[in-house]
Amino acid sequence: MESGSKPLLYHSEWCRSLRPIWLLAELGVDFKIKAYKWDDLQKPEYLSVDPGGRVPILEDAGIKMKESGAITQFLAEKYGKGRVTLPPGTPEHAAYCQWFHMAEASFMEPGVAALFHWALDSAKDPTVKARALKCITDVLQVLDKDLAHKGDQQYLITSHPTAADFMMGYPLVMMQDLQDIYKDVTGF
Ligand SMILES: N[C@@H](CCC(=O)N[C@@H](CS)C(=O)NCC(=O)O)C(=O)O
Repeated sequence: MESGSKPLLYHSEWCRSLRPIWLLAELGVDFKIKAYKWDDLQKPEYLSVDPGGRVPILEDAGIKMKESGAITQFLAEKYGKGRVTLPPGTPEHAAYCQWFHMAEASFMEPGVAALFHWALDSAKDPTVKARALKCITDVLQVLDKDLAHKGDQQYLITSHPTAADFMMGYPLVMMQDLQDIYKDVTGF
């Protein structure tokens, strides 16, 4: 393990490692990034960091951990001093927990599946493509409905960003990118 006094994040471009990076940048925490090209994640150097060849990995003061959500939660609680979390047991905290976990559990799956169909050419099959589009649209509608009640509020839960915004930001950036491929994802 390399970590010194600053948190160290292992990262690859446009990966889920953006979640804890956005969070630490928002908090103004001094941290280090070790960036790898996507293809290098399966090479021995990186496999010695994570045998699964995945990012993000966090090293911080003798701790090493994986999973972007777990890392984001850990960093938000350790460094946030309440700025990006919400008081437990409140309605805002319930919304925070919901969006924090939906980001990986519900929003990533349809985006990743659509990318696989596109990469494997199976998206050319109209039934497969329609199904992929429906799955993306279904989750986006949940978000759209929630945001409809928020007026001009820029963030999901309160007037300031919480860790849940950084979690949800990633699948939304990814789905925005997908629009080049799935042009029928419109209206959001
Ligand atoms: N659920 C994990 C997923 C980790 C993951 O699959 N990361 C992708 C990048 S976003 C990766 O490292 N992929 C490398 C590969 O598939 O070779 C998390 O949230 O950290």
